[in-house]
Amino acid sequence: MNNLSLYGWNDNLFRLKESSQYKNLFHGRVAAVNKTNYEVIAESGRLLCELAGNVLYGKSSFELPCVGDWIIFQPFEDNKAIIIDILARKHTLFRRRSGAESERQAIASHVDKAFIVQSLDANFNVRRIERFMVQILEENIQPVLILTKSDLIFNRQQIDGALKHIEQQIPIFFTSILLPETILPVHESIKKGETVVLVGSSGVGKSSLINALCERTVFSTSEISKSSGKGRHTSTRREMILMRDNGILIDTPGVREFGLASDNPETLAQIYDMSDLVASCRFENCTHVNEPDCAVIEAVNNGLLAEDVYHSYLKLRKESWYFSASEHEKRRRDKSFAKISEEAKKIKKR
Ligand SMILES: Nc1nc2c(ncn2[C@@H]2O[C@H](COP(=O)(O)OP(=O)(O)OP(=O)(O)O)[C@@H](O)[C@H]2O)c(=O)[nH]1
Ligand SMILES: [Mg+2]
Ligand SMILES: [Zn+2]
Repeated sequence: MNNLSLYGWNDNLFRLKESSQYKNLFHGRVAAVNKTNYEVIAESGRLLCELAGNVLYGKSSFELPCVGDWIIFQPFEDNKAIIIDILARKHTLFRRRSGAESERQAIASHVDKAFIVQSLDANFNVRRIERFMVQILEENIQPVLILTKSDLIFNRQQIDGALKHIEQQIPIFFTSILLPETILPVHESIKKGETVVLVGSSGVGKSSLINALCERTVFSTSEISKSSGKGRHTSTRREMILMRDNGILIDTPGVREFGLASDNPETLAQIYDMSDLVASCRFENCTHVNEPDCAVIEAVNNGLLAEDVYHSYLKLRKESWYFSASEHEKRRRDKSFAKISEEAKKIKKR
């Protein structure tokens, strides 16, 4: 028997379930997504589930169950069941599907915190941290920065300097799996029932950190150091794991690029600590590119805002605008296509 409150089940979710037409059936949480089925944690144990046709109908792939989703199921055999409803998602981490212009990919849902994991070697890259932060804050998930492999030689001053403009927005931990005293504060920062997703490049030590936090080997990690950056991915799927007496951790395979799937470019000003600046521009709709009396450009000229930070802001804003515009366009096209097929059906019937 599983106690689902340890897996994050709470009153809010209970109320969400009450609004489903299937509220009298069982619920569970998706722990892993395989090619043809879903692994679900239910009160009765771990189940292998398939999707009912009604759940599939009319949905884009990013709306199908992802790790962390709460679902309603109908059991049909020992340890087997059919998913017949998905509870409305909250705090979902998305990214842009690689190779796609405007398609989202859901990485994990019902997430409280996201650990942005980078190692203190060539992997450290503040521009990539900012990119993750945009996507994480957009869904009101709390970002946390985990800098791993602190047993290696690194330049602390340089790291601190690079993080200056975001340090107010994000708690930062330096960790090493070789130094238990660096793992403990991270362990203590995770509350019971809280869901944490770990994201970052391949080889930075996400699975190793999870093993350290769980004090046992939950996931396999790569044997040899991937300092060349070319190693194959060790983790191949997203997977949810319960800590012994804290929260829930979601491991993800490293991604080469994390494209923004952002609807709200305004989160950006918050991340870059620019909200006050933006508010004091002369024009309310200032784009901070070439307007007169732009407080942002002024801050760059006065050296109050670093130029690379300003450029990073413009770059991510552009990407976010582009995604949101092409997603709207896609929705519009899909809608008019649906309309045309409806019309065509009517004509056939006549
Ligand atoms: N020196 C040192 N090595 C570490 C540390 N944490 C992880 N490693 C090593 O880094 C390598 C990669 O670790 P993983 O945990 O597999 O990395 P990952 O982020 O899960 O990688 P993917 O699953 O491919 O995304 C392994 O060889 C680990 O032993 C650390 O704190 N210090
Ligand atoms: Mg891994
Ligand atoms: Zn401006």
